[in-house]
Amino acid sequence: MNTNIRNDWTREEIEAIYQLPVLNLVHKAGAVHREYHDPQEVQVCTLLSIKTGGCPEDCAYCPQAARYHTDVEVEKLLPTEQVLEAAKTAKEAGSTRFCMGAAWREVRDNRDFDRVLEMVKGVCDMGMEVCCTLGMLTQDQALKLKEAGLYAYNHNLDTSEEHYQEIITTRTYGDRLHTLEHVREADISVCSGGIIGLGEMEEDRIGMLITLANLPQHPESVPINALVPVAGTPMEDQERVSVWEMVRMIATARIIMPEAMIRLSAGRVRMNAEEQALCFLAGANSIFAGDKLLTTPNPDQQSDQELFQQLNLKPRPAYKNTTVEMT
Ligand code: SAM
Ligand code: DTB
Ligand code: SF4
Repeated sequence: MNTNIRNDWTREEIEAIYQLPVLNLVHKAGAVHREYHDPQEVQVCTLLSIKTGGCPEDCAYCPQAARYHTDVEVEKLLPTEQVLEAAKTAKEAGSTRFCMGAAWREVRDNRDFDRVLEMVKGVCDMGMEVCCTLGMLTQDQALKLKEAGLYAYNHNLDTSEEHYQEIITTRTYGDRLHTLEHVREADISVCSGGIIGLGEMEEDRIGMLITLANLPQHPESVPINALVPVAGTPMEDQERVSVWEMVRMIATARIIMPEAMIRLSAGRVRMNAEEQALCFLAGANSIFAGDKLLTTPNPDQQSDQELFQQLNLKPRPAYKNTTVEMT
């Protein structure tokens, strides 16, 4: 283990990094980025919503929560063939990671879960890194997913522990952390990050970064999402976060979790090429590709191709630097 990888960050240290003059911060993060990663390489992941809408949770940002009246139409779990077809298309478009999302509070041991295990196996057999985000998991469910070939599991902390109850009341921060433990224990790669623009304060953003960086082992990937405000959710009128706030989050995450993949996630549709380039300079090295995230728009293939050409970026191969045991 690299001795520069620390899990004992103090709030003061992280705050001092976060509050550096922004160009110094980018410079520092860029240096760390170059030490640990090839700065031209960007991981391209594709998302697919395999079970959309009708979720019993009350996450204030989420268009898929049943209790808010949004334009999202509730759908049953997609057929396996349709999911594998989408994975194939994503692979052909250059994605090396395929992430399947379900609007579930938690996984239940039922036929739908058996079908998700089938999907995981199918995508894994295609040679892609397969990821899922299905809500809370028990230890046993995490082990079953691992056995089916799951490579990574996404489960976001979203915000600080203090701000969490302002955003979600139907589960606790502790529930989130337990699932992350189950994922880690099953030797599945951990993907966990959050959202900015939820009306949080800077100290909440720093608080979330402290929790992530002080986990016993850093997540292998850390998505930083900018809120996509959706009509009908309690967050519909939130003010847009500025690119400098995204840059500060990304750069701080890069410095304190040097080996992690930092993902510039939701919010790219509202960013131009120059703004996205700033995020890459600050240490982001992963994106979601494809014209839809789960339910909201994302830049299309052509504009991302142009972006990669303009910035001389190349997609990262699947399973690079794999430390997670594959079954
Ligand atoms: N239901 C599962 C869960 O909550 O863990 C998995 C799917 S959920 C949609 C995955 C993540 O998407 C959330 O944790 C949140 O970080 C992100 N997300 C949802 N709605 C969003 C929005 N409007 N803007 C930005 N990120 C969003
Ligand atoms: C993550 O951190 N961002 C993705 C993925 N993990 C699952 C989801 C973003 C969702 C944005 C809102 C939507 O499209 O529904
Ligand atoms: Fe459900 Fe996940 Fe949306 Fe929360 S974020 S309402 S758990 S789909």
